[in-house]
Amino acid sequence: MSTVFTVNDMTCNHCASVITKAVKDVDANARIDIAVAEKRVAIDSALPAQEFAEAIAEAGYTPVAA
Ligand SMILES: [Cu+2]
Repeated sequence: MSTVFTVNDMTCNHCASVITKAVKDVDANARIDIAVAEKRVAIDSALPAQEFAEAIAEAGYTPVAA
């Protein structure tokens, strides 16, 4: 299942790496594709989108379903 979030407070590569770690902590096998300039986080995983939304929020960012 593919999930795409817009994360407007993801502003640099540091943010991207924090978000990547949060996603990998939920599902180490998730495929993640981040475009910082477009504020886009795409996740491919068998787990529900809500789990990733919560993990990204706990990491300090604001994911919005895109
Ligand atoms: Cu940043």
